[in-house]
Amino acid sequence: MIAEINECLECRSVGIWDKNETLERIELEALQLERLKKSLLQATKVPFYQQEFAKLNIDVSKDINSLADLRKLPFTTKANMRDNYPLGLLAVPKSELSRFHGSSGTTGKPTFVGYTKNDLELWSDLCARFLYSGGLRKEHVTQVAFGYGLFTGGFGLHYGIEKVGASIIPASSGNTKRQIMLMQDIEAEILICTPSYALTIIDTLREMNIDPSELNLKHAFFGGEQWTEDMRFKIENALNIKCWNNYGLSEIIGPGVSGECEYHTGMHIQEDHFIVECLNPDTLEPVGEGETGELVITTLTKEAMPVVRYRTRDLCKLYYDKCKCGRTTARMGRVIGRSDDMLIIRGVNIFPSQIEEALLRVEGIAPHYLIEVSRPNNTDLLGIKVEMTPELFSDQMREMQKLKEAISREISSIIGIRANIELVAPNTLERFVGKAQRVTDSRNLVD
Ligand code: DLL
Repeated sequence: MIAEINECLECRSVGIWDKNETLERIELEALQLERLKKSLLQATKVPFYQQEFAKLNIDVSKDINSLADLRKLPFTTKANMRDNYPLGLLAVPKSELSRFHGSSGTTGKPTFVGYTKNDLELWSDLCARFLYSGGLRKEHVTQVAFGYGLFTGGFGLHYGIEKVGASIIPASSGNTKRQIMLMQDIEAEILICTPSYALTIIDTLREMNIDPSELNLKHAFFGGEQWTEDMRFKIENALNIKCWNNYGLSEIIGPGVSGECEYHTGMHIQEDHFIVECLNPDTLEPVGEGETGELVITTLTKEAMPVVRYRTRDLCKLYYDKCKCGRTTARMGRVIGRSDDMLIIRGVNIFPSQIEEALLRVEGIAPHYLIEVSRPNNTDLLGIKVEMTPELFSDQMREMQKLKEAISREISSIIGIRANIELVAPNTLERFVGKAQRVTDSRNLVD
């Protein structure tokens, strides 16, 4: 099942990697249906899917005749992946695999995923698509500061860059001073990492007394975690670069599910390889275009691990109107939260990204914070430690009080409840080399 790749010189000249990114919806849907049928046959090689289809009395070779029939199919969840640990969801013999990756496994064991040679070929092409659409070209020097390992970020982006033909400094994550030395000496133009690692790099530049304008950086591709528009603005200003967002998850393929084009109108989803649904996470009914729902993804062309209706838990909005870039694919807005990281504080639903949005609007605040939720005396308490910028750090009580009030006002205007703000000195909160952890919840809530 090799999904053909449509190099098209005409498309390339207008910044589009693959002709399939520009298919009319009717053509795209025909292709999706044809690929879905093949992919479901591939899925029936997995005992888990055989059982799930049998439970619902579905014969995928007969019962799936339109894209609407997708809704007859069962969901796949992270729990199903864990129950089939380590490699129970493979549709090919292990001997057919070329690579293993896995999710970070912050809670328990990681989830392993396997790739055949064709899957790897496809994956690099999907990464090439979003890199090319954000302006990566053959002549660029890129620095990959994602970890090279089980995490899909490092190797995924690496081969995507190679596909475009650009050169790579495979710096991997961490050792920030060395990263900066590499950027200076090899004159990297493109940085690839998590947005929170970019913040760490900005701080380290300051610590080393290096003016970012001495670097040759021009663009950055960020992904792997949530971030806000205000964070984009901060990073773009601090490094004087343009930043692009890209999204993916290891269970589906890794990075390469979607990425932004030059117009920043959301992340174009590679719909010829993935069918996306946006569902109300409680009712599992589709939400309307532009309404927030949980992203559910079905792979269309994966050989080793086809996935049917994977509940990502990521909450976002989908848009189907045409983008000025010429791509016709649906776009997803920023992930605003995960249904499993929503905080319910005194009955109010809050996403950490809303807090970030509020904080970054206040002058004098560094983009480093820690959200601490606790429940003393049976009342939920939202505490936020916020780092000040060295410029505004002051021992004047009055100044600090004014700043705290400004933050508090901004927070309550966005989330509707008050938070206890603690201002902390510059460089006192933890810095991250990969995905940031900015929430602690000591309430020990059980579902
Ligand atoms: O983080 C894959 C990736 C690597 C994507 C590098 C982009 C760049 P996982 O470790 O399996 O895979 O984590 C997947 O990370 O379900 C989202 O919650 C979150 N995530 C990934 N990209 C974004 C993004 C990789 N651009 C989980 N915005 C996903 C918000 C993101 N969240």
